[in-house]
Amino acid sequence: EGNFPISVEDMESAAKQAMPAPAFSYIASGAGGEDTARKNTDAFKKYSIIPRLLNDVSNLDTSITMLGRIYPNPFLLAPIGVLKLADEQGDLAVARAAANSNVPFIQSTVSSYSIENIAQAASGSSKWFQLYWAKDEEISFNMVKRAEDAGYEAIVLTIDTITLGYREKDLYHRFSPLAQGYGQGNFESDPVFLSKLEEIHSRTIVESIVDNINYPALDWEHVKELKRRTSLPILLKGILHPEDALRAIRYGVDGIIVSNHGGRQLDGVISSIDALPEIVKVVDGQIPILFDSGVRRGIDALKVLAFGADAVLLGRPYVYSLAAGGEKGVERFLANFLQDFQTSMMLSGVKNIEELRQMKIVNM
Ligand code: HOC
Repeated sequence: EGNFPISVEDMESAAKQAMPAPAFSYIASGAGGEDTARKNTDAFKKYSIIPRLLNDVSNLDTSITMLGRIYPNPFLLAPIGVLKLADEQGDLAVARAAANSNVPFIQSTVSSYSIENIAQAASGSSKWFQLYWAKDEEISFNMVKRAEDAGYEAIVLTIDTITLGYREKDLYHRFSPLAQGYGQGNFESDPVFLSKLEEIHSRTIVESIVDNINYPALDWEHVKELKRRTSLPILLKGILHPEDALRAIRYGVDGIIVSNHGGRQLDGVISSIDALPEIVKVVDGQIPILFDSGVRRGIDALKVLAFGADAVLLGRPYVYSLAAGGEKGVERFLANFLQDFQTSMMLSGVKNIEELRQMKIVNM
C-alpha cells in the first residue's frame, strides 16, 4: 500500500519516476513552447467564486441530467489514447476504475484495448466513444457501429486533431505515440480496417492508422454525414470559438466540448477556461457544454460549472495516477477528487449543481 500522492503535482512526480522519460514527456507536455498548456491551469487562478453561506448543505446532490440521462457526478474521463504507456492494463484499468467510481469513461479511437475488450471489462457502466475521423470513412462508421453495439452512450468527434500538433519534446525524443503499438486496439480488431490494409498502400497497421486519422479535409459536411450514420448523440470536442459553437447547433450536434486538447495541438490558442464564458453566453442552454483542459482540483471544476458548463472532463491527472498506482491509483485519484469537489461545494454554500451553476464568479 504505502502513501499515495494526494495532489496532482505529486502524482505527476510519481508518474515521472514510474515511466520512461520519452513516454512521460509525451503525456505531460504540450505543443510548441507549451504556453497554452501552462495557461490552461494558470488561467484558473484569475477567477474567484463568491460563496453564499447558511444554506444547509447537509444533503449534497452532485448529479446532473445530460443528453436524457442522469449522471451521478458532473465528471467524465477524457479520451486519451495509448494508455499502455502508463500501465500494461491501460484503458482496461481506467475503465474499471471509472465504473467503480460512477464516472463515465470516454474511450479513445487510438486506445490500447478494443471497444469490445473495454465493454467486457467494465460492463454495465457508462461509456462514450471518441472518434478520430478516418480518411477511409467506412472505417469510422464501422467503429461507431461497434460502439453502438457495445452499448456506448455517445460519440465524441474530435475536431482539433486533423493533424498532430508540433510537439517539440516528442520530436526531440523521436517519440511517436502510435509507433509503440499501443494505440491500435480498435484497429487490429476491426474487420473493415484490416480488409483495407492493402488497399490504402501502407505497409504496417501503424502507418495505416496514421494515414487515416491524419485528415486535414475534415469539415462540417462530415459532421452531417456522421449524424446520418448514428442514432447516438454526437458531441464535438475542440470548440473554442463562439461562432463554431453556434454552427454546431445549426448542424444538429447534441453537445460540445470546449477544449484545446490540453494544449497539445496549437500552442498560442486561448485557455479553455478563458474561452468558456462567451461560449456559454451564445449557446444559451440550447445544448450541453462540456469542458476539458486544465482541471486539477475540485475548486477548478467548481469554477467551470459556475461559468455555466454542464460537465467537466478530467485528463492528465488520471494518466498520472494510472502510472503511479494502476487501477487502484485511478480509483484513489477519483475518490480524492470527488471528495475535494464535494467539500468545495459545501464550503461555497451550494447543495446541487443547478445552484452551483448560478454561483457568482469574478475575474479578480
Ligand atoms: C494523428 C495521430 O490525442 C494526443 C492524441 C493524439 C493521437 C494520435 C493522433 O497525443 O494528444
